[in-house]
Amino acid sequence: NVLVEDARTGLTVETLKKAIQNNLFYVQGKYPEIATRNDYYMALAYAVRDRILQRWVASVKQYLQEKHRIVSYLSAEYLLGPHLANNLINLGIYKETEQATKELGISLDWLIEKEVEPGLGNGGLGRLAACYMDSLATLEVPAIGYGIRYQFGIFEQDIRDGWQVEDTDNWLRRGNPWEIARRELSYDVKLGGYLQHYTDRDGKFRSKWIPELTVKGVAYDTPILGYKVNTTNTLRLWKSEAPRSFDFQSFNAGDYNFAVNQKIVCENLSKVLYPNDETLNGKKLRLQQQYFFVSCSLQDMIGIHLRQGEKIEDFQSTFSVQLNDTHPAVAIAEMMRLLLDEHDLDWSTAWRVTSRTFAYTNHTLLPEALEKWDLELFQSVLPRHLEIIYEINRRFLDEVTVRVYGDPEKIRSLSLIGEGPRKYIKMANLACVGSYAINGVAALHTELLKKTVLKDFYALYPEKFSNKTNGVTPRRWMVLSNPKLTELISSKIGDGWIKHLEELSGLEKFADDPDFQKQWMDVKLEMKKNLARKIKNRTGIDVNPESMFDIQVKRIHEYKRQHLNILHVITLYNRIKQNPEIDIVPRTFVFAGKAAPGYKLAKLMIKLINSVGDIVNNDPDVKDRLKVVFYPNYNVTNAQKIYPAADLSEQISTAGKEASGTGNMKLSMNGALTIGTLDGANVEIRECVGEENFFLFGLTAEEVARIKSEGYNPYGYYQNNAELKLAMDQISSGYFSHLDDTVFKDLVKSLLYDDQFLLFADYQSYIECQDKVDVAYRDKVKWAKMSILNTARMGKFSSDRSIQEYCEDIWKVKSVPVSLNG
Ligand code: 26W
Repeated sequence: NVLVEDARTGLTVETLKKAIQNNLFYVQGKYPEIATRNDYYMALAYAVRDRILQRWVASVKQYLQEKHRIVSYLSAEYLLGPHLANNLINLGIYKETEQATKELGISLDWLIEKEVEPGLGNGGLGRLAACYMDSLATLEVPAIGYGIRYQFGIFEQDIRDGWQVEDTDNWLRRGNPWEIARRELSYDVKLGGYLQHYTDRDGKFRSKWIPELTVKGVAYDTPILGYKVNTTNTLRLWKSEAPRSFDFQSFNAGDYNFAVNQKIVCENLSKVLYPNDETLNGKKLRLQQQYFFVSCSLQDMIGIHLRQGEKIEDFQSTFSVQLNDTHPAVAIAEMMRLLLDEHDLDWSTAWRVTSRTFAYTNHTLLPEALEKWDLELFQSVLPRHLEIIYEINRRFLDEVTVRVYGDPEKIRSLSLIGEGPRKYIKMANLACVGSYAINGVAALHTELLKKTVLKDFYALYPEKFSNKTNGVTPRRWMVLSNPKLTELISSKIGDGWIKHLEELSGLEKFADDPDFQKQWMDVKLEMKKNLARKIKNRTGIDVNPESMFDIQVKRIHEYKRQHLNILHVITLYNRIKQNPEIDIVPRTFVFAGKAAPGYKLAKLMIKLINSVGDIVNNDPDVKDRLKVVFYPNYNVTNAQKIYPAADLSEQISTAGKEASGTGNMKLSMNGALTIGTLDGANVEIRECVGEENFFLFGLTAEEVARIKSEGYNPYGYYQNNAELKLAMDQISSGYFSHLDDTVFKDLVKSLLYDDQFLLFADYQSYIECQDKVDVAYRDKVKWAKMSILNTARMGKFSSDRSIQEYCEDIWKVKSVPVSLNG
């Protein structure tokens, strides 16, 4: 049993103060007069961690007491964002800590801003994993997240002369108080080498894998505390190291250079996150990374299962393993290898266990994002797994040939191996064959999956498919990032909505209340002033907080169409130039997002945004009615400052391309109205908030497909639309680039003659819709009402709802409340 008010567990202002002072002395070795801001940050972080540890230990105990099925989430990315403030909120001690630090003469905000966020993900998929970990803990579901402890996360973006410049993200530089290194918890992972085939004593044909290299994975655990519950789950990230034994062997053989070199090779595996999203580059190191974390995780799970006294063939009764896209899909082959080669099961038993263990979430329909591995490359890293995949494929195709009446086209599409100039492994096919459940991340996306990319699998196994519309955690994306709005909402409907987001509907009855509208818009204005200050600091640009904040923040990608947004900016600018007295609503366009370092056109889109900004922001004719801001280094920390300030949320991807989107949800929850296409979760958001509270434009996914199949001619649209033509001519002639007509050549060419993402086909519809936004914004009362109704009707998009659905339909797990003195 735990003392209620000791310095490591107490939650009062007094004990918190004492804990911070204690840690300053005993952990940082400092006294107040010489302590730095980082010393205080660390002292507070350890004080918070102590309180979480108490709950963490209690959770582990609880889980081991009786048998519960545990959710295991396998993800190559976790985009967590800063921990400190989130943990204070979930512990329910934000106010107390604010008071405690104040009494020590320091500001809590100042410490919170000191934290360097762990950017261990690219974008949507990584952030979703983080929201899901929060919801699993909040719903008191036993869960463990597995991933990679990248030494360098997503690069830091700087803008120089309008161009993106990348810098390394050395997030561990000042240490990480939120993790515990479990040196004793480590596994060996084999890589490369060759197979030896032999027949064993029982006459069984066997493959022995003689690896070229063995690396060691060491567990680093981070506690994930739920909101106002004791449940604290584990995020277990693997760091790669050289096994000790290896050094010795080579060293004794006198090959010092070789030993040192091998050590570097081993450590490289968890060195850096690949910064591509939605395009694969087929690098060997990425496959090694994927296999490394998957193998460590499965060995760990099997260990946990067996230590509970269970039989290996009952593995699926202890764990349900979710594959976050195909990045960890090699787990299916690895599970088979572990069961066959290390645990001596026969094929059919091993396959029964495996195919009842895994479930697969698809996050993209873009063909260039579907993972394929060159067969020879795959073999050079995982020779035994290739053999296993061949056998899975042989048995699978044997079984399906009958069912598809030997249709060679179907068989080719279902096969795990692709043929061509070079053979390759199709990871999505492996995931589909080896999983008992397959899901998309929004209703439209799941329908498209069933009709296109996974069509043949849907025909074979319709019962495996379901939709699980994404969601986001209201704790981080409302309570933490928008405390003023949180307070206002709670003053009207209480604070139950934080855990039960549907309760936001209680706000509907205040949507017409003038006092409430005023308070609502006052909060918005205050958040806009905050962001304006940040923008000024970071970019030097003055923006008017009374102007409409029109915001597009997300990875930079052609399919997301930031350049369509910029075409609108140019169009408004030209209207002003042609008629300087024109009456338009002042707007501040905020863009933010990173481009994959190797993605030339995306980088050019950033340059274009900045070049247009330079002209528009400084033209006296504009009279400050338009401002274009590119806010550098978009990450979780910056997102938290941006969402609350948005009036308008740009969700303008080509219909059928954005699997779901989750930023769309965060913006709408914070009272932004959406201008968007019928794509991803936009469809469902519009259904919920009401079509009169959503600015819809553009082609539907079906229309896009039809136009493409009929032969799309962007040049025709360009010739026939005067405003579009003018904007394009200006870009190409160097109007925005000091008359340099070479800078944007590639971008202009790709639009005029190819325009894969149908910007030109959607241009007119977009502009007309933006004109409606302009009109709507002038009616302050109506806008306030629409804004309130957006928030009020977003209940569905809590990640708690998503996780509940996964628990009931896929994982079949229930909550296990944790008590502190059990
Ligand atoms: C092989 C390279 C690569 C890397 C990352 C391909 C694909 C990815 C991810 C699947 C990209 C991603 O983050 N997808 C996003 O997932 C979100 C969460 O489900 C969705 O909301 C977004 O629409 C989808 O783009």
